Amino acid sequence: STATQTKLLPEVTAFLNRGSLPAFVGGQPMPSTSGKTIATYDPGSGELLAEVHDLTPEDIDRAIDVANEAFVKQAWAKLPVNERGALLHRLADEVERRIAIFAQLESLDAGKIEAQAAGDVQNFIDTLRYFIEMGQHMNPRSTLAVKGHEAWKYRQPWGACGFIFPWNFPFLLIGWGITPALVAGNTVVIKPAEDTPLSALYLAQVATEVGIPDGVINVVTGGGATAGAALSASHKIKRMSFTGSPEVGRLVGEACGRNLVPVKLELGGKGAAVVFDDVSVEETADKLVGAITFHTGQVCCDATRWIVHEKIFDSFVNACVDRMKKIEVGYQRNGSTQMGPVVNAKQRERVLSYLEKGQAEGAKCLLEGGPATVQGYEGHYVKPALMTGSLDNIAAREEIFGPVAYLAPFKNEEEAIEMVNRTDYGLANSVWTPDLGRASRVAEAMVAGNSWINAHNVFAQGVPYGGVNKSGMGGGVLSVETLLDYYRSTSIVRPLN
Ligand code: TXE
Repeated sequence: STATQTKLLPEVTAFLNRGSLPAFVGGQPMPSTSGKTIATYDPGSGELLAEVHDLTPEDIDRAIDVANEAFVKQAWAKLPVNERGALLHRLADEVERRIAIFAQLESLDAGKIEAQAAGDVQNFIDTLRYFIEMGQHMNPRSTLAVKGHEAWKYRQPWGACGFIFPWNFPFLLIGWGITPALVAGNTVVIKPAEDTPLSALYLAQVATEVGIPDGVINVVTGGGATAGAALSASHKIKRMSFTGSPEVGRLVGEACGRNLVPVKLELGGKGAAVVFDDVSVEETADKLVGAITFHTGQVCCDATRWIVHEKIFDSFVNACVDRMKKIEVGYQRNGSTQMGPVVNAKQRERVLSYLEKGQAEGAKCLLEGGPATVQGYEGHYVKPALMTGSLDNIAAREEIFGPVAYLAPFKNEEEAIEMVNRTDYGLANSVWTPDLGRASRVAEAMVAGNSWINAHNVFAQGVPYGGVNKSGMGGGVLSVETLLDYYRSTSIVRPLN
């Protein structure tokens, strides 16, 4: 019932009641020259939230000019690192003060359960503070030893950096992406996904209010094939970062390659969980069902293939089915909801189509899944599903991005490792067993950027994140490696005489 919902904050209502929301560039609203807008809806109710401006490629070009201009004037890059840090701390503090506003905007826009949206905002704040602190110790200039010469190297930011983000973790991913770039002294141009532009636009406004110089944080909105493509194909961008589907990642990579712009790609996944026969079936089922239903399975590092020892396969399936049947699917802002909607009608169709295509290729449903209805809400709801069959099945090979797990039994360790690695993706896997020797052996043999033992989806600042193979390139997210990416290094040598 609506009674269990938090009241929408006046700031949220005011933000949404402005008619249309222009982009935010150079410290001010930037309307689209075409006059076109894109509607963003609440995925759980189908209600219109706002119209955002659909920028043209020319508009994007101007936004990049503004970001480069802000950089060339060096207002930002030239600040001593502690002063830049102090300004960014003000941003972190202000986002923290407005955490409930950001959380409501994000919950409405992305269909996220509000407490989870608040967790994402907190993660943004923590990540920003982590990189501010690390930035203080980056030692921009250091002496080198060259006989008879004075020599040194120094680190400098690149300039305007482009960022294209997806809709599943709109605000958290902005934090993971832009905060190291800003700390290093770069300016940024952010393009959020069409479905989830609100938290980015609100952030740009807050940044201006706390005194981040104009042109440092710019947010451009618009279609992927127009605004997104224009951003990634611009030769004026000094570095590019893309998070989203492998299909679009390839296009972005190609465009950057043509311009010789360094690019970081964070793409999809088809992670596995290997469950040995010595686990507690109940506990492991709890954790894996929790992971695949978290944010309705729209999580790129999820375990979507569950490779379970044949001895416990049936009891494990039963334990999972029991738990999944009890999950309350509902509107994301209702207090009792355990699983909200998927982001839009297209994504719902995608999830449902994999249930069909998988069965057409011979997979069986252990739990049917399918469309879900939530009384009083015209949202995009699906039920959790479990499938089983050959790992060559389309539902076991391709990223579904919904609450669907694909199970397959294994006999021994070797076979399990082979099954895990039978994919082009390489984002994240987990292994479940109390035998820690075996766990480490298997974890190291799994090809991925991240592996967990008796856990899945555990993140922390300082633990590098990112995929290999079809899951991306660049990696090192959330760690010193990504901060270093946002500096270019130059060495200087001169004879002593
Ligand atoms: O992603 P897109 P979509 C996967 C997931 C999902 C599928 C489709 O399987 O079902 O992708 O989602 C911008 N040039 N992931 O279509 O299209 C677009 O505007 C430049 C996994 O929404 O990749 C948006 O901002 N940019 C993923 C961003 O790219 C373009 C998270 C992502 O959209 C563009 C999201 C173009 N030609 C989806 N076309 C993960 N691994 O986290 C679109 N965009």
